[in-house]
Amino acid sequence: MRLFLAIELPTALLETLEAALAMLRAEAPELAWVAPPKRHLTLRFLGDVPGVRLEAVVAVAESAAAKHRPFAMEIGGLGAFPNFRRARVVWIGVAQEPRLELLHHDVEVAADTHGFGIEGRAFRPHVTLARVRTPLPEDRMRRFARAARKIDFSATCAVEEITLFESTLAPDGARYRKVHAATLAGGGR
Ligand code: 2AM
Repeated sequence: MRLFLAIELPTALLETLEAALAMLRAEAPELAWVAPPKRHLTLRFLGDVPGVRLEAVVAVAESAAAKHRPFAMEIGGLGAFPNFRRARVVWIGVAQEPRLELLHHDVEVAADTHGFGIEGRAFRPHVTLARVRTPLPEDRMRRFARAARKIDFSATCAVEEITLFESTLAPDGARYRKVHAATLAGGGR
């Protein structure tokens, strides 16, 4: 099973975000835009995990979630990986939030404890909006970056659970199925 742990975003937020992106989408309709219901903040991508290890992944989510109580995070600010000029992924960011950093840290520790290892790369919390399969010509990319920087969207959202998703790859893009939700149960932190 191809699995990942993520934070889901509320439907209302996804809808207002989509409306705010209309002009930007029109600038580059040929990008692989992620459908709003498929947008989320990935905490940890686990990749292919044998079915028998599913319970261990659930335990990772549960043990990290148990250490935290719900908190708020702020979504806003468009960017690209590695940058707009060579963009592969266009995203909306998350304002620096110590509780999110700690939650991610605890997911990493739990993943290690359960034998999945530590991912070891910097956590750059983001919500992928579009993937760039074929680079745009330079002038169009410059225009796109300018339009992206003008998007005025920010929203606060409550983080109340860690969701375990199964991703199934298909020719028309990955499908995500919610496998488990671990509630931030209000533990020690
Ligand atoms: P992304 O949001 O930055 O694209 C499901 O594929 C989720 O896992 C995506 O949201 C994706 O992050 C994330 N992910 C992280 N590493 C990945 C990888 N090596 N392959 C596919 N998805 C990955």
